[in-house]
Amino acid sequence: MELIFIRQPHFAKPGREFTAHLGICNCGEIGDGFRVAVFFRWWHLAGPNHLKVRQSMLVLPKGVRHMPAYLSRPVQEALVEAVRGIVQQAPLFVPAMPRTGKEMSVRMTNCGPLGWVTDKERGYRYQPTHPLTGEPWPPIPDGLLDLWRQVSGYPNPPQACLINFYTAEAKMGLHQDRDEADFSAPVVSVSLGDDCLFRVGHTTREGGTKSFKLKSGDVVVLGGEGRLAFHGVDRIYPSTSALLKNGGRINLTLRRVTQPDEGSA
Ligand SMILES: O=C(O)CCC(=O)C(=O)O
Repeated sequence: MELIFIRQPHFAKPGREFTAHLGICNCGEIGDGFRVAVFFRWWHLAGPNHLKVRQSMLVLPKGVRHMPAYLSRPVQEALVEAVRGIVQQAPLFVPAMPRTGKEMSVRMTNCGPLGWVTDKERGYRYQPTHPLTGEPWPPIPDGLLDLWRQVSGYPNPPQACLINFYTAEAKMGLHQDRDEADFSAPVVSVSLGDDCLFRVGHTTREGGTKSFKLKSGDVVVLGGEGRLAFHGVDRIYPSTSALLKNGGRINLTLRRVTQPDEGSA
């Protein structure tokens, strides 16, 4: 069980309102096998004999882990510096939907031996070179390889790190990450900069979705039964972080693309 934060508990005093937040993440399996992120909020509105307790619980689909504030501020700053270096070598490009050619609202680049790209003509795919410059992608920064070792539970390194940049208006529709050959490896996702509203569902479009905010430094892992969970970003909350000088949000997703015995590292 991992205790994430306890925020400012003010204990009950007769007639005075108080609030306490307690967040617990990764506290294991409950019910019929859901992992839970639990958030409690208590408040006292009337006198001492009228303590009202309210509790809300966010139950995430099995295999989906949300680790709030996993990365410290210095680590986040170092990652932003690393991303700046990557973007200088591998400029952001505009991804377009297969067939329709409709432009996505995020801007993308990659690092690692492979990068995820999409365009009207050839659709979703991984390739070893940048679609505009034709150059190989820059390497994945060591800090991200460390993170993968810490949270992925997968013995081989990631082969692709997709870098999405969101302006205040950008979003990402509900989708599955399924262009990889190896679903036994998780997708590890890092949020930097402004908060977003993240939505995650099940492995089909049925069964509903859960929404929660991702903040700078949060890590999400889609693994096991959650590896093919539908997910997306409904909105960005502008000016909620000072990490990026000009605002916006960066999302990094680490992916294993091929089976380890297919020849790559
Ligand atoms: O920005 C995010 O948090 C999610 C990104 C994502 O879903 C993807 O790159 O496939």
